[in-house]
Amino acid sequence: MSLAVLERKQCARNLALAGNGPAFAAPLHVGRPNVGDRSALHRRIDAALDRVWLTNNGPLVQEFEGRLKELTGVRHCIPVCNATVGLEIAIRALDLSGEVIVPSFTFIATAHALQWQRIKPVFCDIAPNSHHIDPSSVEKLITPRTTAILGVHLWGQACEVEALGAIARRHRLEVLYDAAHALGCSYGGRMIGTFGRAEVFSFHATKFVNTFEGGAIATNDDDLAAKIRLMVNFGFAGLDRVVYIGTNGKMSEISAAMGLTGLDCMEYFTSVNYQNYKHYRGCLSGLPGVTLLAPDSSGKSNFQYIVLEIDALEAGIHRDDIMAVLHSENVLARRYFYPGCHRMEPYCSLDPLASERLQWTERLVNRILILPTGTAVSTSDIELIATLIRIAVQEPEECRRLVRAHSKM
Ligand code: T4K
Repeated sequence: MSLAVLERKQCARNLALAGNGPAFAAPLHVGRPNVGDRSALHRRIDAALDRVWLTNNGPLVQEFEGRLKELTGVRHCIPVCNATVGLEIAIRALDLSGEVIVPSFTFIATAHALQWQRIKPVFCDIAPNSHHIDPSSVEKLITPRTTAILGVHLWGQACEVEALGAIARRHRLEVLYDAAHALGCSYGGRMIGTFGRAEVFSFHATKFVNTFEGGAIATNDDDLAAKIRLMVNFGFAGLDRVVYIGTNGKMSEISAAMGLTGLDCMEYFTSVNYQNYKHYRGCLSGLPGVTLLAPDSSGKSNFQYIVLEIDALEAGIHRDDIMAVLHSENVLARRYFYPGCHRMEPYCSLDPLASERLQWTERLVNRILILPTGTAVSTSDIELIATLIRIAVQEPEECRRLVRAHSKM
């Protein structure tokens, strides 16, 4: 992005919606993959091809598990083909059934991993400031059919593991975590991966360390890990011996090659994310009704998401109108996790009244906006994105008019 573009975009009449060129020539995505050192990746892939060993717990997958264990301090961190399947396997390995309490404010995969196995996700509310599962909303939802709490560490920040652990102990429930966003994060000095009976990381292409598609199931429980390893590989305990129902949850060597390359650069990716976060914070400061979610002091964050909350009353403009302005400028901001799992099928049909107990979730899904970050975003990109948001807040009526006019075209 050149300075000229920034100078050209100073008020609503300069916007793409008013008939001008977009701020960005190519789309700027949320979740643009971090690639890392390509030559290291190529070397690893070449070595796998030379070995002619492409999957089935090959040397790169084993090395990847070793590196994940080192990073998190957990006893087992079993690589899998993606986090959704990882959650399904962890849920099944824990013999969960009946009902599991889970926040509605999460990616749909968290709920689907339960429902896929005919376990009812019972949606609980979040705490408005952290966006995390609210422990006080969990206890009210426990019934004789409840078997577990499935917490989610959102946005690269740990949820309240101590409070959730205490509730689980009190009611003799299992507790596990969707840690899709939380590689490299910690809580109270302890790394994510070591909490609950199991935690599941995602290495989808859009995560700050990726394996194209992939995930890992972390646990300190040796017996559970042994069961999970069987389940990941169809239940095979030997060449012709199947001892358990299983699936194909394996990670391939090429995925592990990418994961190892990402781990090599993880500190760099985190520092870029942190710099981007600080730059956004500076550029957006003082804008009424626009709040950038700040990590709390409970532990380390990987800063992999830039999370804005827009208060339409204070900002004078709704989140969706700001998003429309950004999209027309090729900034593909996202409203994760709109409209909330409880408003998507099959959950809205199964539990049509869920929204009544999800006050904070309902509020947040209409206010949240995720902005691009990662190595694909430069400081001048951030300045331009912030300028576009500033225009929307400073000229709300004109921006709304442009958005409406454009949507009629
Ligand atoms: N739990 C939580 C809390 C999660 O957030 C997720 C996944 C899971 C569980 C399940 O993990 P996995 O089973 O996926 O391992 C994306 C990701 O697909 C999804 O992994 C992620 N969370 C979610 C928050 O975001 P979408 O629907 O936004 O769209 P997607 O995948 O098309 O990616 C977003 C943008 O990124 C695209 O518009 C373009 C850009 N992109 C994407 C890919 C794949 C690229 O530039 N290059 C790429 O290769 O879900």
